[in-house]
Amino acid sequence: MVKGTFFCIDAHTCGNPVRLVTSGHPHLVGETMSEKRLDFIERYDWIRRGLMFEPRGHDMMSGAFLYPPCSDNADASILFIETSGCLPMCGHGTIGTVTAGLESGIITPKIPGKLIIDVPAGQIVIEYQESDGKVSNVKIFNVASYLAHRDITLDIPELGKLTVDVSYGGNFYVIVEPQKNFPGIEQWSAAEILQWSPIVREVASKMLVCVHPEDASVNGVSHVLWTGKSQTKGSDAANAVFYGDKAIDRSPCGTGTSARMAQLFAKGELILGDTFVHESYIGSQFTGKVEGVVELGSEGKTITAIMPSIQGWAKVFAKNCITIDDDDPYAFGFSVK
Ligand code: PYC
Repeated sequence: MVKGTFFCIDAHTCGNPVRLVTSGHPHLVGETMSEKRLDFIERYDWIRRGLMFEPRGHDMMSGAFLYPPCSDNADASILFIETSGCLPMCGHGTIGTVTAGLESGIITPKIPGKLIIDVPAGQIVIEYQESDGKVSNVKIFNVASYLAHRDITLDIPELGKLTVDVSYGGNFYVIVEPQKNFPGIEQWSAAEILQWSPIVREVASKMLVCVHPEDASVNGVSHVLWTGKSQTKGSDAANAVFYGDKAIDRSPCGTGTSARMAQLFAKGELILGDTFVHESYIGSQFTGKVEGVVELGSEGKTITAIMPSIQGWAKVFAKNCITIDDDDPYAFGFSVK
């Protein structure tokens, strides 16, 4: 029996996939996208698995559903889905979703060139450029981002000690800079990143508590951001973000770039107003900026955070209609270990 039929627009943001699901949305319970995300995880995770994993998706697959706004001032809401789960926020996913949503006419802005969007991690503002029906670039004013843990030494079996930071940019990232046991991403193959990242994430998760000060449902280290020398002209830094079980982000990673800027700001390496061109593992670029500085949390226990922006582009390349039929032994996806 067909459990669901989903029309999708497939795009990529600077190389990383974004599957915008345009029909088949389940009705979600909750006032905010944070509550709706939890409802989706509890009742509809089969949709994510069916659309993201093989044979309908792949290790890097990432997507989104657009929902009506939760707040009075917003234009729309986004629920992110990917192989790793339902992220509180996804930068490349937002750029792809906004591009595909505007070009297909699914999103109608109240003010042309600007959107306010509710996401599980909070509210984001978008500025975009469009001509002849094509969106050429999208700038996200992301959620407040902060350094959560600094100079933590992890003991990684068979690799040795790694000193890392953990930073939040919409998801929590372990950030690994070049050091004795890690020479930099330019000297590691994709296979090495895929080999060590899940171990680093596991060791960090066991050692550290990462809970967002204003929304406890946003918690846990989900991503590992490895840094190194850039290869593309104009880049200030390079990174490779690991997510899910076997994915390296092909884009420079929006929440990763936000987390990295928050880390560099906290360590005095970026200041308010600085721009930061971040390069992905395939050489594509996002332009980040430290737009503001705020205090997060409640009185007496606040954390200094930055308000980052990230700018990038996406290209739409396919439209498809995907069914999930429980007659199919692989209806709900699989992943090869
Ligand atoms: O762009 O924020 C991002 C992202 C998260 C995981 C993959 N990309």
